[in-house]
Amino acid sequence: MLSVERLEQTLDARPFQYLETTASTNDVAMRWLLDGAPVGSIVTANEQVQGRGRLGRTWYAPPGTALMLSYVLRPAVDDLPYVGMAGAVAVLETIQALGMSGVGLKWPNDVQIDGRKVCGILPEATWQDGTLLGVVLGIGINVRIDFAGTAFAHTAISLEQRVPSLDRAELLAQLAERLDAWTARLSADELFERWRAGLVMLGRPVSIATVTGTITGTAEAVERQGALVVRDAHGVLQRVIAGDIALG
Ligand code: BT5
Repeated sequence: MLSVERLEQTLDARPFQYLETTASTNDVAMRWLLDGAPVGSIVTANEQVQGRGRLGRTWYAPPGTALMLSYVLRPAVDDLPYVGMAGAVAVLETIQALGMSGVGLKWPNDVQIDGRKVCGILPEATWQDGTLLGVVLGIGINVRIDFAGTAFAHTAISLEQRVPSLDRAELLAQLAERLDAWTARLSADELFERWRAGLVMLGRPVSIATVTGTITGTAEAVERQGALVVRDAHGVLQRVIAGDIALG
């Protein structure tokens, strides 16, 4: 059960807001960030009715079935490329610590179990007159969503399909500690190395849908700031900054 009382126990002195229902935890966290939320503050909700993915897509999570949170940070501008990596690595490690195998990352920042998406990550930055004011790092983890009969029946998975009876408040506390640790070291080589080591598609044939078209080839490498390097059918290296990757 998520409740203010339970979160006070697991999150200890960390500033947090718990909402029974909200449109998007990222929106609440963004308002709080602009209002002076301390770094490491968390907004979480039992139900999100307008959960967002990237590029205006929607995030599906019936009430009481997921861990949805937004984490407040104020990184240096140069560290922005690493915020999503920190989120992905923190989730990856939190899930691995539950004793699960088959956990990996789909470039750039989806967390998967056996090739199915268990977590999506949405960092959103806010600027004023060219100055970065901060970032909210939105994270949605499927805990006990029953995907049968949904559009995601074959592409998504919930943690409780592998480990029964998880306590979301406890899970949140464990994830928050890892977020603290990695967001404090955004430019560390170790973060990049862990992220790269988690990626499941390097060396494999892939196709990537980007805003300018689809690129197919072999996922050869990732650059330090996260771009994917793909060798296309003509042997030419293509650099991809954003897109949706699938095995080719
Ligand atoms: C993401 O976008 O994966 C980022 C999702 C971030 C959600 C969190 S929840 C807390 C915070 N507040 C918010 O409003 N958002 C964040 P993207 O890579 O665009 O993936 C979205 C796509 O994943 C959708 O278009 C669906 O195809 C699929 N999808 C939707 N819900 C899913 C789920 N629960 N599990 C697996 N796949 C899902």
